Parts: sequence; structure tokens; C-alpha cells
Amino acid sequence: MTRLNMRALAVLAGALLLSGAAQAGAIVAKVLDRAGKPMSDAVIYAVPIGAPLPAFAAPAQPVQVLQEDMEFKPYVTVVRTGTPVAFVNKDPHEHHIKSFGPAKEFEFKISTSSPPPIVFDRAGNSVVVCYLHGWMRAHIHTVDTPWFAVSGADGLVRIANVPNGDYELRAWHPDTLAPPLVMKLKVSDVTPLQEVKFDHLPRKRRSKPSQSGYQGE
Ligand SMILES: [Cu+2]
Repeated sequence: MTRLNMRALAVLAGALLLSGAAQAGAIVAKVLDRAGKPMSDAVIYAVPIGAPLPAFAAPAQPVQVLQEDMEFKPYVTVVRTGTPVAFVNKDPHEHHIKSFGPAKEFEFKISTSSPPPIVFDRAGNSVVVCYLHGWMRAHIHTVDTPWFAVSGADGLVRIANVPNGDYELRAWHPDTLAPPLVMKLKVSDVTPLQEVKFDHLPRKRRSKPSQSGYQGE
């Protein structure tokens, strides 16, 4: 074997070692409703089976839920248990925000200055509304895992950097009271697309009054 080939082999071995050390894959799922149409706003999360969760590390900045154009943005937020969430009002109006829980209950008025972030310290859902603007609604979903995502309008979710291994893939959607769907999943370097099909249709959301019709407070 030539010297060059030996070097090439060493580089190849190094690359294999590196990829072996990472040993992470991505979970890609497509969320469908009962009719087989792509469904948005589903929370998809992966819980390891027989392996410990990585230690919780609070994000450098709180996760933000905006009040903007008289709506909560985003409609569905998912965070790991222990994460602080800041409500930030971008509107020139006051909002009176109330969470009915059950995971985290709170209530405050918000104008230009934000209250301290709220730590979501229990797994579960929190339904958040505004008393002044009845169409405003949001969900903050707290899960005991760092591997989660929310489906977009195309129904797709992608959860990156999931260590290889066995998982329960769980799926929750705000428009059903049914418990989360659960499916077993093996994550490897190449994990096939998962199909997540709910047994309900998305509910029509209450829309805000048209710009011309909205008079403010
Ligand atoms: Cu409001």
C-alpha cells in the first residue's frame, strides 16, 4: 500500500469515527387529519425509551410569545419543562392575558412593558386567551424532552439532532381532547419519514374583526 493510500485510509477512519461519535439523526414526520389532508399546529415530540434525557439547559433568552396585529404569535408554542416564556406586546393596545392552564395558570395585563418571563415548570398544555379581544388564543405546550417541533401548513415537522436509539414519538393537537398519539420509532442516521394521522379534522379558528371594523379600545 502506498503512503498516500495509507493517509487516505487514516482520513477515512477519522471521518468514520467522527460520524460515529455524533450518532444522531433527524425525525421527519408528516401530520395528517382524519381526511388525509396536511394539518398544522400539531406538537410532535420524541421521548427516549430506556435512555436518560440530557440535562436541562435553560435557553440564553426566554422563548417569546408575541402579541402582534391583535393575535398571539405563534398560535402554538412548545417548550421543554423548565423553560421561561416571555410575553411581548408589539401592539399599541393593552392586552389582558389569562392562562387557564391546566399546566400553568396566570393572568396579567400587558401594555408597553413586559412582565417577567413565566417559567413553564410542569408538562402539559396551557390555553392562553385575551379578555379584551375574544378571538385571541394561543397554546403553550410543555414537554419533558428537548426533541420537539410544531407542524406547519404543509403538515411537515423536522426534529434535528436526535441521538440514535428507541423513542416514543408522541403527537398532540389543540383541536382534540384525545390523549396524544403514541408510536414507537427507532432513530438512526437515516430515519424514514413518519406518518402521523389524527382522528379529527382541524376546527375553524375564530378570526379577528377586519381592520376597518376594529376600533381598538
Ligand atoms: Cu388582547
